Amino acid sequence: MILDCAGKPLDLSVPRVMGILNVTPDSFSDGGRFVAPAVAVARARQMVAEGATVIDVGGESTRPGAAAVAVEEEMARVVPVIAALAAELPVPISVDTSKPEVMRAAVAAGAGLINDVYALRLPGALEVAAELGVPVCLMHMQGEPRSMQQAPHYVDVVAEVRAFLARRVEECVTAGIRRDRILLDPGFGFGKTLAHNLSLLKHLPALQALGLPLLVGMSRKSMVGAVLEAPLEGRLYGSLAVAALGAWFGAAIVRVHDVKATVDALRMVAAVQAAE
Ligand code: 8Y7
Repeated sequence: MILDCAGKPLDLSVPRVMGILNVTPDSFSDGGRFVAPAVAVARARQMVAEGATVIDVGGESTRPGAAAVAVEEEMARVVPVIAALAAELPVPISVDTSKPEVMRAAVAAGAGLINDVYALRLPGALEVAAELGVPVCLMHMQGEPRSMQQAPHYVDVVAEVRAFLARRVEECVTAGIRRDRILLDPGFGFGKTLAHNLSLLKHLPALQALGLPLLVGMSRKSMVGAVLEAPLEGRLYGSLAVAALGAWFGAAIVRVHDVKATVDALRMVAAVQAAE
């Protein structure tokens, strides 16, 4: 299956790596208000050289407890970077945003995929995404980033995430988004306990049964930190294990920080998948 991302093809016939490019000031060490586009472009170029086939550009931190960012601020962070990347790189550029104004400006600058942790639930997002016509990734989240980790609760996490995503797909299709332009994501860490996250990974095939490509993001997340009792910088090998499991259980795209290592892991998964 090949996804058309604003003219750039994303071939999903084997599991692919999406490289994370945060352009939030707190994610870079210089402490400035903006990340220099040249620095961001260099990092993206490196990720593509390491085998990333899509770059996800985000200007608002969605980590638990993170503060909201104004539209103008988010736009000023991501648009120049997306414009530079889209002009230079052969791979599609994804915009990680929930705000319709940012979606519009990002796609005008060359973004070919919308990655929305709110699954187009903010006012105006569904309509704008339908109008823009680029593929969208719909992610499940219980609650909102500020408070989602306070008391996540489900009776049956797999069934509830699956039902949410199935309903969201129908709402998107009704709004005019083509079904073949929708990706789904269980939203690891977004309003989920460790047990919820592990169940969702184990039962990923139940989400794959919805028939749309899956995207998963577990890179360096607390589910890895909790199992391994490891700080952020000690989560690489655990992240590779869950990336490989995610791909084996059906994920088409794995969203990660550590591109080269994950590309190798997924190439091994693809080799096993292709075996007799
Ligand atoms: C995810 C994501 C983040 C994820 C998708 C982090 C923006 C937190 N996580 N998007 N974004 N899926 N689709 O630790 O799991 O990377 S931000």
